[in-house]
Amino acid sequence: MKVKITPKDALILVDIQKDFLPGGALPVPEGDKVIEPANRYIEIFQKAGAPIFATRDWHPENHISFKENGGLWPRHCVQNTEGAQFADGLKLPPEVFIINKGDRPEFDAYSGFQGTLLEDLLRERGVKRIFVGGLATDYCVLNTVLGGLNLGFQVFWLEDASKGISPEGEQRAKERMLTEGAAAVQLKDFI
Ligand code: VGL
Ligand code: ZN
Repeated sequence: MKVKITPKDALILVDIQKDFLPGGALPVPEGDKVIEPANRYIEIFQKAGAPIFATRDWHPENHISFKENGGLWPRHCVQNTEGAQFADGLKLPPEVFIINKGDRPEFDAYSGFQGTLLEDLLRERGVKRIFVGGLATDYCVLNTVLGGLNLGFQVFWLEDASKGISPEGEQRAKERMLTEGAAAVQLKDFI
């Protein structure tokens, strides 16, 4: 596939945060491997004058998704803690739009569209195609891709800038995204 980015396209980097990297509170195996490709995508979109969004998991201490509060996950990405910071080495440009999600105690949000202004920001800019990568493929990337498809965006999954929590989860997520109408692309597809 050959893809040329225009200002009507948008890059959405999902949850590339310290807690999702090896050594973090909810580590994605090889999660750090997405940083380099993400930086290359940032350059491509910046050069094309296309908007760049970075979502971050941004939970209050009493968040429902934490085990101690009856949820599934170890405590992670607590607002204003080091673990919630974007990964060191991720070169977000000054004009990046930061999208906080999962920031209310009673709701979790795997999709960057859930409870955020992401859709409005995209529509205001006339964006039709979104390019989504980050962590983790089998949770927040998957749900952001599906959310985008549901809202009528053309969605491209950045395969080489995403990593999953489990290999099976990653495989299932990939199949689901493609069945629902997303396209998988890699850096080599960009001209
Ligand atoms: C995520 C589990 C819990 C993710 C966030 O970003 O994929 N996964 N919170
Ligand atoms: Zn979370």
